[in-house]
Amino acid sequence: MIELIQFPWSPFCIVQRRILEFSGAPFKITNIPNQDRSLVWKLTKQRYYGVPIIRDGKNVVFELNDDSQVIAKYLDEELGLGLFPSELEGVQSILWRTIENEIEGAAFRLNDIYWRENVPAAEQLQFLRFKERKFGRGCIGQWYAQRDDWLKLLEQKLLPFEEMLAHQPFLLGQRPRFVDFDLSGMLENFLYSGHYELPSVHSQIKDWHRRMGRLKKRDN
Ligand SMILES: N[C@@H](CCC(=O)N[C@@H](CS)C(=O)NCC(=O)O)C(=O)O
Repeated sequence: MIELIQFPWSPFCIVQRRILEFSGAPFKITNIPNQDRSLVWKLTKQRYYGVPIIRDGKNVVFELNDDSQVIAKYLDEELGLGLFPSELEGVQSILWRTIENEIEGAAFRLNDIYWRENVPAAEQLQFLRFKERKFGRGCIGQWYAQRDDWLKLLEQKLLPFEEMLAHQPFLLGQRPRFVDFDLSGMLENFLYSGHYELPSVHSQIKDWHRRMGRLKKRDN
């Protein structure tokens, strides 16, 4: 059985979890503490410490760089999901860079500002230290003070996706592709804290997001 090694609020983990749920295949989730990547390190033979990774029998699958989609492509191939048709590879690769940089950048900051509610107490020290080493001292407090600006930015960055969905049920046509799961994962991370709703101006995205939440391969 496929095993997804993750932690629950990670946008990139949510993407793979939703793809697995969509597939209908049985799978197992192993949650690891955000600050203890020893299982990932061991399974990847000391080659990777990020999440998500998946284990499928003897295969351990993980990303090669920030823009690779090794895990999603593996699942797509193994489970026959049709998420990466070759004629859409170019446009999908442009879109997933935008989704995983611009949308993710606003989404994770807006979720992280409520970190004390979501990160287990035993992991809070390392969580804060990791963030401050990466983004600078006091970064989370700054994002909190800039909350409205980040919300406005997210709303603006979502506009092209709203426009795409005004003409078709999924971002690139009549059926879901990888970028639908990718955008959906970033937005689930944004919503994770329970402090937000999707921007009300984006009614197409709201409707698509509702559909994405219960979508199964067999329905397509
Ligand atoms: N492009 C990668 C990005 C994965 C990623 O950035 N994961 C974060 C957690 S959300 C991570 O583990 N970063 C390394 C760290 O926290 O040390 C993917 O799609 O899986």
